[in-house]
Amino acid sequence: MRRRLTQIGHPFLLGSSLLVAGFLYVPLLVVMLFSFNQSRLMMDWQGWTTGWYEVLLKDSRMLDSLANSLWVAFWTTGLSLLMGIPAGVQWSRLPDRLKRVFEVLLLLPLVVPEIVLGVGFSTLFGLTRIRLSFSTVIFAHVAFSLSYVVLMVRSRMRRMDRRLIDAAMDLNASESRTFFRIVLPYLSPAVVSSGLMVFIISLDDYVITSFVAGVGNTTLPLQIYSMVKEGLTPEINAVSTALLVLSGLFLLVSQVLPLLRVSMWQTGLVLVALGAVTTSPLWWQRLAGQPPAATLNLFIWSGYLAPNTTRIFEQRFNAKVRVDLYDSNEAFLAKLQAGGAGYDLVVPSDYSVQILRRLGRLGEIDRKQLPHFSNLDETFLNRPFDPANRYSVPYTWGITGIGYRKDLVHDSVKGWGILWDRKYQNRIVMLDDMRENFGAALKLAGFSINSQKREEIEQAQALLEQQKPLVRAYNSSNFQELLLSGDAWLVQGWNGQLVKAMQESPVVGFSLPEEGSTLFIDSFCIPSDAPHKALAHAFIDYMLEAETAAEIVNQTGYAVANRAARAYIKRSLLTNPALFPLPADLERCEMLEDVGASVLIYDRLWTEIKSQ
Ligand code: SPD
Repeated sequence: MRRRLTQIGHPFLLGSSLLVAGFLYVPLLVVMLFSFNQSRLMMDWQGWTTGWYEVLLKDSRMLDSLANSLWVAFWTTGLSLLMGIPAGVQWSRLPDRLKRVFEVLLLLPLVVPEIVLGVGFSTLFGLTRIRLSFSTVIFAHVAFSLSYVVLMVRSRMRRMDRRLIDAAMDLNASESRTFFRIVLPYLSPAVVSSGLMVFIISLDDYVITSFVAGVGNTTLPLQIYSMVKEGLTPEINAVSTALLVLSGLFLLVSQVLPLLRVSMWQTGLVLVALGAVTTSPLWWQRLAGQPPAATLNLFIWSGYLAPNTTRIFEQRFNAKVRVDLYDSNEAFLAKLQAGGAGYDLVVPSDYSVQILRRLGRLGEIDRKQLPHFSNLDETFLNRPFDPANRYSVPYTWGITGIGYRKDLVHDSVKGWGILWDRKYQNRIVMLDDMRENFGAALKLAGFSINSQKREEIEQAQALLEQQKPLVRAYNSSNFQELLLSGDAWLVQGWNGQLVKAMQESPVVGFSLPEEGSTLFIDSFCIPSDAPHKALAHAFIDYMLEAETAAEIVNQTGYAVANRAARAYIKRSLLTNPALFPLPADLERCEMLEDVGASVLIYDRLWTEIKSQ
């Protein structure tokens, strides 16, 4: 017998349900499956292991960030319920017209893009000079979670039989007694569901948290994203699976608990037990640990430290180094411009130093605390972005060029034009960096990378728009891996990471485009409001020691601005022209500069390109 379209089991219904399930669950299943993959490489299945979960359990950065997430989610849930329940009750009693207005106002935080809320909070805290901390994270989380509580409480309250309240009052119960003995127990399903919902949302939030978290407030999603910048490993899949299971568990409880006919107090007990079970091991671990004498909060480009750099410093100075990573100057400036981020030491590129100086965000460097300053190569001192190096100490330097697969690209890679060649459609990767993309297009058109002329910038934008259909990805973090895996054949990239790829495989080549490119100098700077300035100076001086600096080059592939380090750098690196270009090649390069108000043109045109 043929089934009707509305009947369960109809092939069309079955097919579309499977499709929906596929969309929803395949990515999650892939994450779970690959968390058991033996291989370090994400896309290369080499058999089963639970080893990545063992790595995860020993990873103190992960455990710390999990504890931070649970702490934030715990307080966010408590405060949201405390404020949201009375508001929801009150709101259900408003006249209809007012209710509509409130409905729109309450739905607004749910529909406004998170990035807008993030920028809003960051501006607010910047203006009021509130230092970013756990409190600012919790404040922001409560602000976007409250709507859930109010909406759920209100809709439950609307279905309440008012006669129950009247009866209680008739029996002489006071208002508060009626609320706690009649209203609140009736509302408990909504309270539980909304509370758990808020807990999960707070636990999972990345965008807003990234704007309002100060140092040491790294939550699990921030930590995962920070690790992704250093390259994807199955440990990221393992932690994502753990987060998935945790969120799923809370969601399940939020749905099942209201169906069971349990009292509000039993419900409360279950919730507190759940909270205690999930948080207690981490709190005990924290309480038991000896806090080190001082903590250096370092904000640095991903891939700019050798594996042992911070550990050696920590042992020598009895300090802890807390590292946060970024992979674009724009992301860096978004965090630093408003002030109050709480970092002791940051590593901006040339033009970002200029911008932070202009905004008065940098403190003066005290040379007396840097006995190893003389190790620096004068070539990198007294540059226009900081003429007397009053605010910056050069750390690394390099050039932007084109990395390519010698075995797959048979044209000669001479200039930027090859990144516009249709033949390589979907095999091109560009940096996810506004100034670098415009830099390449401006050079291709024969202009300066620092152009402030609207027509020239617009011409560059036209070129980037024309190129976009050929671009497989915009990536500033692990573009060299895409080249190694063969996903990309041509990448715009910074030389250090490409030099590393060249060491790993002979099929990787590097070219400095003939039209010219960017020369960058990334420097240590101490924010004017840094809490631990002496420790920041100590770290800079340690990084200026010849052996420490050389280890950075040998391990990261990036060159340091340190003459004394040359004696300890591997010969194969010293003689690699991709890392130490010839003077004639360097002459073709320009340094990026602060373009002042013209940055608004760049910003607008870049947003147009990325959003198309
Ligand atoms: N992964 C670290 C890359 C740092 C490169 N320096 C940035 C230069 C931006 N113009």
